[in-house]
Amino acid sequence: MDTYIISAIKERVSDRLYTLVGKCVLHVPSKAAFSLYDSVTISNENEIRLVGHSSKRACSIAIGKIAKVYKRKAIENEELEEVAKKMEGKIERAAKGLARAYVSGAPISIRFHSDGDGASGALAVYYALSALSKSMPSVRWEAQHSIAYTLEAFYSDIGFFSNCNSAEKPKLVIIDFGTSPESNEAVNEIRKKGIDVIWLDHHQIPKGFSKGLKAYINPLEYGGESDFTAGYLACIFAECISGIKTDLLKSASLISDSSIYANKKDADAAKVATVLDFITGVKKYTGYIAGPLVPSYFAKIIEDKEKLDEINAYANMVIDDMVNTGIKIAKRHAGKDGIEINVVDFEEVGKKYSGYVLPGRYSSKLHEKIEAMNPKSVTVVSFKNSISIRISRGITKKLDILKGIDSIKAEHEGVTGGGHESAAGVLVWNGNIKEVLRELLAYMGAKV
Ligand SMILES: [Mn+2]
Repeated sequence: MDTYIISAIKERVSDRLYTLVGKCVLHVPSKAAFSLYDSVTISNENEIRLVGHSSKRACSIAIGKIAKVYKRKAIENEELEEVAKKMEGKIERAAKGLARAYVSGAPISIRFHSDGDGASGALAVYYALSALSKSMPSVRWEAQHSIAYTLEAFYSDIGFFSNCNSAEKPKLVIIDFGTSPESNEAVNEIRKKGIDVIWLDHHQIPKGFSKGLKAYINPLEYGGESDFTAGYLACIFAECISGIKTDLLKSASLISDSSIYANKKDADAAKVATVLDFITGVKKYTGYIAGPLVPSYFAKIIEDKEKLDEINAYANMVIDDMVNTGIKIAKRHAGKDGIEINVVDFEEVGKKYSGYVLPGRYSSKLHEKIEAMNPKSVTVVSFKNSISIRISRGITKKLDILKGIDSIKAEHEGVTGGGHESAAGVLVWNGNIKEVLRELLAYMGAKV
C-alpha cells in the first residue's frame, strides 16, 4: 500500500483538509486529528490511516519529486531573449518556490490585473499548476481592477494564510499590477511580516519599491521595456513550473498590451486577447459572463471554440462601432511639427455600451485606427476626471508627453499622472479637467 506524508493541514468549519504527498498529491478531508509529517495510508473508503511519524526532511524530498523545475527555454526574438536571460535565475527560483508551495498544499493567493495581459499570465500559471496536480483547493485567485496592492488585500491574504499549517510557506503572487506608490503601505507590511511574494510586473518602478522583495521580477530592472509585458513574463514563469507550452498565451498577452513585439498576424492569439480582455473588462453584459473572473473560467471559454468565436465577434463589433464613432466625432487640431491631435469625449462614444471597452483600452484601439490613417498622430480621450493619451511611436522624440504632464502637475494641485512615452494618462481631482486638457493641447502645439 502506498504511504504518504501529511504536508498541510487546513482548518475548516466542520473538518480538516489534509494534503498528502507521496507518489502524487492528494487532498483528503477528515474529522480526525493528524499532525504535520505524519506518515499515512489511504483506505478504500478514502479514510486516512496512521502508519507512523515521518520527518520534515522526508516530506521535503517527497515534495521535490513532484515539484521538479524546468529550465527556461530560449526565445527567438533577440531583444526579449537578452532581457529574459538576465532574469532567468530569479524566475526559476521563484517557479521552484511556487511549485513546492503548491504541491505541499500551502495557501497561495494569486492576484492578477483584470485585463487581457494579466488574465493571460494568470491562465498560464493556472495551466502550469494544474499540470503538477489537478485539484487546487489551496489556491485563491483574485482579478484586480485597481492599480494598487492595498492594505485591505494584504490583510485578506494574511487571514487566508492563517488557517493552514503547511510544510512550505504560503505564497502571495502578484501579476501585472501593484507597482505604484499606492501599494507602499501594504509592501511595507509584506517586508515587516516576511511574507513570501512573487511579483511579476512591467510597470514603471518608483524608487526603492522592490527593495527587500526577493522575487520581485520586472523587465524594467533588467534593461527591458514595458513591451515585454507581465503576461509574457508570467508565461515564462509558468513554463519553468511544469514544462508546459504557453505560446498562444504569450502571443495573446503581447497583442493585448499593444506591445511592439506583438505579432498582429497571429489570428488565434488575437482572438484570445480580445476575449480575455472582454470578459475581464465588461461589467454589464451578464449574458456573456456566466462565471467568476478566475482562470478555470477563462480556460473553459477559450477552449470552447464556439463560445470563443461568439464573444470575439461581439467584442469586435462593439470596438469597431465605438472606434468609428470616435473618428466621426473627434475634434482635430494641428499641433507642432505636422502632428495631428484627435480629441474624443468618451462620454459620447461609451454611452451605448457601458462597461466595455474601458476608456484607457478604448484610446489604444482608437489610436490604432487613427494612426493607420496618419502615422504622426496623437489620440486624446477624456472621460469624467481622466485623460488618456496615445502617441505614435514615430513622433515621441518630438513630443515628450511625460515632460508636459510633469509641468502641468507642477502648476496644478490635485493633478496626478504619468505612464510611458507613447501611452500616458492624467487624473484631475480638482474639477478643472477642461483647463488641464486645454493646457495639455497647448503643450502639444494646438491653438486652443
Ligand atoms: Mn500589462
